[in-house]
Amino acid sequence: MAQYARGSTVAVIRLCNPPVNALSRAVLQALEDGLKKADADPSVKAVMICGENGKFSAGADIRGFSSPERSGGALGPIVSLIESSEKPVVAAIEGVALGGGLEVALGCHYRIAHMKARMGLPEVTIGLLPGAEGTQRLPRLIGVPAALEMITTGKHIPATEALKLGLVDEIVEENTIEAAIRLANKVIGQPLGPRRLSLKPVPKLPNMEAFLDKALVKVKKQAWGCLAPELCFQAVRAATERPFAEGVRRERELFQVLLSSGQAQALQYAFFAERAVRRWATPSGASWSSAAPQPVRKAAVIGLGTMGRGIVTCLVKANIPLVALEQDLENLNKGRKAVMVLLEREAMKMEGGAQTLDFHNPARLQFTVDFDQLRDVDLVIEAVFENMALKKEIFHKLSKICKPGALLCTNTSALNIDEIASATNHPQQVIGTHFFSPAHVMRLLEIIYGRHTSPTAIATAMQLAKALKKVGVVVGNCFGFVGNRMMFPYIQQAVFLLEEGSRPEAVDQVLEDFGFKIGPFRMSDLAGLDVGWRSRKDQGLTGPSLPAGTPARQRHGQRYSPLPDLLCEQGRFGQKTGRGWYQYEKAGGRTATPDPWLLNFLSQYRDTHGIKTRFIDQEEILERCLFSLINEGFAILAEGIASGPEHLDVIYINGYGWPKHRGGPMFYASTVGLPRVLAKLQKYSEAHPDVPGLRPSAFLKKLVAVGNPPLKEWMSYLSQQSSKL
Ligand code: 3H9
Repeated sequence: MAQYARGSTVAVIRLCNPPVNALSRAVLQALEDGLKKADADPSVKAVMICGENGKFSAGADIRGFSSPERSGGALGPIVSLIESSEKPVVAAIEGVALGGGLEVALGCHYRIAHMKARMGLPEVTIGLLPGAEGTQRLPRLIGVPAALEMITTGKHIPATEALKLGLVDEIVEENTIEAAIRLANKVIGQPLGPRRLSLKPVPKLPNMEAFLDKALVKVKKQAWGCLAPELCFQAVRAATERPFAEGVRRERELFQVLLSSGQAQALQYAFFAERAVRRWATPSGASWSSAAPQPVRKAAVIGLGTMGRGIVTCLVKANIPLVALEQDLENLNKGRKAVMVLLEREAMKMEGGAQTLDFHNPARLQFTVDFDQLRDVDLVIEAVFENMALKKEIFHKLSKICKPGALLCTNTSALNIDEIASATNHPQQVIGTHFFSPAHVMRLLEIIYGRHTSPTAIATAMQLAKALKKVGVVVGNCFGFVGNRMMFPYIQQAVFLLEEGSRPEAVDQVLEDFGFKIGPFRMSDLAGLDVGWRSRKDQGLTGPSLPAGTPARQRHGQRYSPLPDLLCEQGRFGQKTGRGWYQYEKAGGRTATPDPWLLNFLSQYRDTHGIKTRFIDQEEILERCLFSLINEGFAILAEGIASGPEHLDVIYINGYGWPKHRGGPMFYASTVGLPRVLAKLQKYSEAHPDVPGLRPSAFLKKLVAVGNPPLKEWMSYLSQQSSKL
């Protein structure tokens, strides 16, 4: 709703729709009524629009876009109504003015903001464009380059920057509402024509055409298959070419195109999924609603390898005092240097620089080889080598040294949390925190609870994720947890496809065209092929512990491809050695080119094993890789490892480069249709009966049998039917 109140001369319209004053139909109606009332009242000389609870507005109600009675449509005319008012209208911006919220402010004749306020047109991030005339007004106010940047990236800008750009007239440090009323009183009677943005020309650039052409190339490059950025660009271009009213018409057309595109639905699903995973729950009944986090006043990181360095960097950035520990002085010094380089780089990106991060202060960041320094920490993140014996030894030590309430986190991508916890006296304090590399960049934090992990420990780890500005997703304990467990069949299919006749670049191309930043082979080369090799040796799948006489392409009666092992035996570990599935310009190089050696090697391999090469089309590549990954997702849901498909999707979008505009693997499966996914898996499984990853999961079959229900209902079928699965 919007509340209307009248002071002596200034009418106040307050947008109220907690928590973010989204512009629902009711709010828009009340806003319109308020404007009309103010217009009709001769004692009102000016109007001030603000938001309830220190927030202007986060824009149109995103939930409304999926309902038949869409809330957004009425917004444009209301913005015009504000602008055409004969009484000056002032926007008092506190907290956020985003999307439609900022468009309302752009309709106002004056804008005044609190200095902590943020503004932006983030519609592009949910697959839309500013559809309430924002693409036409903003370039008129701040010029085409700045408007294009804001609209095509969706980034939020602080009030200080908004002032520099001319987006707001004034910023204040204290009471924005009072300041806005003062301003409103001051401007009573002044001509409004020059303040109406729709009447202003778009500021000219000497080389507008050339500028726009160059900008389009950049927008397309960054869009990575996503439609919205390019359509945002087209709407702004229309502002440069057409009069205001025609530009608005074009904006509306483009908005409708996006609104009905599957991408907008996928991106809006992803927006809500990211928020839904904060409300975690475990099968034993622990949940976010009843568990409270414990404070983390001081933390420690053990191990300063690649992961440890990134983790230290994000803890320092989150302003958490920290002890960083290595096993010996040589590794400590090496790690310290690397951490300092990372922190210097991060500081350069931040306003205030190194002083803001304060990492030269030993009270904030201390380096040591002495475990005794960990006595008073509230939380430890162990990030040593992926080796069970080593991890257990460390946790045993921690259990003796750390205070009893300290949270003991292990950064592992697959190892059993319960086994690690068994080395301590406080298994309830042990939890998995799976960071993704580079840990100071990647947003995902997989949080893995073990059998004994306490709800407080889970809540504290989730709180930590928030402090680190990461998306924490709570999952159960199984080999590979959620992300890597779903990745195994995907990579396995990619390698099987090579055996059967494909090439790394062909497989990668298909998945990159789908929207992944890099395909499975480029990704394996980047991560290092030796990582998986070591794990397979530990599992006895290859290496000296493999029993003599084991068939080369079979393990435990299932199909196995030794190709990755054979590459590692040749010292081809990927980018780091300059050779892997591709060749690189040098060790550590990043430009992958197809390697004739590999083609030759593959052809010899096929001859050795009597494999007949066949042509594999793009559809088969895509389906075998993606549907096997999705199939594993259904098995994970059925086992209760994750509490909903949103969890899997958030993990894939934030940790595995899944294209966000496709909403995550489980959302994608729902758009393809579960009957089709099932039919394809059945077909491929019949052709490859020795590949369990292609055998359709019982839960997927169940969902198809009950009539392909919408994604948000999937879990209800699981709880009703789990005993029969
Ligand atoms: C638009 O405006 C289109 C127009 O151009 C044209 C139309 C014709 N609607 O994120 P949080 C909910 S498109 C509905 O946890 P924070 C959110 O789901 C819109 N709900 O808090 C959550 O609910 P719950 C363009 C919304 O402090 C709760 O509010 N605007 C909306 O971390 C708290 O949110 C955007 O894209 C909404 N617009 O961040 C802005 N916004 O508690 C999207 C939030 O049930 N919003 N909710 O989980 C944001 O970026 C962040 O939510 C914000 C607050 C920065 C505002």
